[in-house]
Amino acid sequence: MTAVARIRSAEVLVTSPSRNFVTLRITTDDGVVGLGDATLNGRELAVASYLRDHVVPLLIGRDAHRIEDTWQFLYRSAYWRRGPITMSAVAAVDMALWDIKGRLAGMPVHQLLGGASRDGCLAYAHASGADLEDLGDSVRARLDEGYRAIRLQVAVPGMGGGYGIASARASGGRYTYEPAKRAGLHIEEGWDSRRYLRYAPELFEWARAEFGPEVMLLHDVHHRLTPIEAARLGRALEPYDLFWLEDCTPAENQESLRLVRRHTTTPLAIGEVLNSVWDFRTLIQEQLIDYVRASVTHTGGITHLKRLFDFAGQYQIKSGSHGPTDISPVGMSAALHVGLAIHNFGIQEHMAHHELTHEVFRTSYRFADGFLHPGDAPGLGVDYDDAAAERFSYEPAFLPAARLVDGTVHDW
Ligand code: KDG
Ligand code: MG
Repeated sequence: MTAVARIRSAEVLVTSPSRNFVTLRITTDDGVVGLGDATLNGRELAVASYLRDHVVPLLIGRDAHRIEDTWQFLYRSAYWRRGPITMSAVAAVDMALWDIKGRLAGMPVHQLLGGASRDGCLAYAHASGADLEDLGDSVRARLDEGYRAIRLQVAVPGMGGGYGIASARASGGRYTYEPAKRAGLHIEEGWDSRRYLRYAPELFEWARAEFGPEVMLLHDVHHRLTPIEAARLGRALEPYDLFWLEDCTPAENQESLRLVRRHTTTPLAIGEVLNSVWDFRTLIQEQLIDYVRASVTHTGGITHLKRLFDFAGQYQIKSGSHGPTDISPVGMSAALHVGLAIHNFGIQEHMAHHELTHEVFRTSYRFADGFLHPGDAPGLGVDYDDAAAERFSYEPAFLPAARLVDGTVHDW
């Protein structure tokens, strides 16, 4: 490996093959290329500008090998710390540098992180439906694909929706849920916690009766309950042996999880909207959660995510990397390299990308029998097809807002 690999250029690439993605491509003087994911759903261009206007000029001429130094430099020299935009930008640089180092070494990134700690990363898929029959078809499709762990979401009767719902029936058996909508600015959904709290235990009672005890079941509350409501839900779901209950209450106030924890043994997962180790400090040190649900893309990249997971590991807390479609294939690959290498891996979310996405991002990770593997290609193992990317220009898309029955804005 050459001692120094000077950065010659860094380009911010924006494309929309079925949904928007922002990618950073760093090239060294010797023409070695590294990719990093900088996609922040619904706020994509803010990160693109942060990178293009404020970070790229700082990268030119730096030694691509100095990953830790570059991370600390970008984090500390900005003065303005943390937050999703900064941490996504730093993440993209970090991933691209790990990619370059792997390509120069001729090794997959997981080898550079200490090598594989397992044969593959247990993955969970999404199933959802307009009602239980519809959801049942969606679950059976995921089981047929080989998944052993499935997240269940269903529309709550009388509420006209819920979080994370796509109708398997309406999409001909194909799961097509995509939270960011291109339709316009003012997409709003209704929410009623009392109806939801009554229905969620029925959903899981049905699921266990229908699919038996072995399949691992997960559920995402998407920050919609108060701590005491979340505690009640966790307790009500205990008979159904959930793998995890996700984002049961907003976690900005980390201490609020003490209340939830006191009342239930249902495992708790939190973190997709948090973006630094400091956002998890109380949650981890007081063992208030069981899974850290951070994403490599919004949490400062491989360097910071690994630091966070290592910290969690001291408290017997496992990883549960965020992996919806808004994490690009570059981010998914980075998450898998980390997941394969760390000791305290828990599970990896896998919301498979649209086939158009794979026309732009050529990946080498693979799925078989419920497990994902990042592959053994050097670096992250993802290539970017410029010609394909140019066919899909950026389209503004927004995440919905939720409102209570009286019109009050609620957590989405
Ligand atoms: O961009 C927001 C989505 O990534 C998020 O709503 C998906 O909650 C989510 C999940 O668990 O994948
Ligand atoms: Mg979630």
